[in-house]
Amino acid sequence: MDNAANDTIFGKIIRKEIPADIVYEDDQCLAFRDINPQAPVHLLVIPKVRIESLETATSEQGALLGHLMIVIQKVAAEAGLKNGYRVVTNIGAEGGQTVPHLHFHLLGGRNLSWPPG
Ligand code: DGP
Repeated sequence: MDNAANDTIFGKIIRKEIPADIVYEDDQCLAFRDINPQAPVHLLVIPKVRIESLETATSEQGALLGHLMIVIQKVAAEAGLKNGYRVVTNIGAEGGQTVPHLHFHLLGGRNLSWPPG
């Protein structure tokens, strides 16, 4: 992996330079608990390769993006979210993105209101 190209807080988590509560890992991605949970279950699912956001993903990365969706399904089942959950990805400043490494929030374990803030 190119460390310089992966240098966000999530890059450090991928490289195990800082700790995280990892619930799933394979060669393409990682799922871990959000440090600032907004629901009883709040996981982040991220690709190991750095993609800044969904906005900058390419069609060549379509299989990876699909894999992330299936991993979300798997970790949601393992977390016991039988009654539903929400998947969110924030993009850019107006989208509320604070870490420039693509991540999907998986939120569940309570009734989630709509619209979000
Ligand atoms: P976003 O605002 O969509 O970019 O979400 C970034 C999320 O990342 C936010 O919910 C908090 C979480 N986060 C930031 N730094 C860390 C960290 O060092 N460890 C963990 N586990 N989560 C983090």
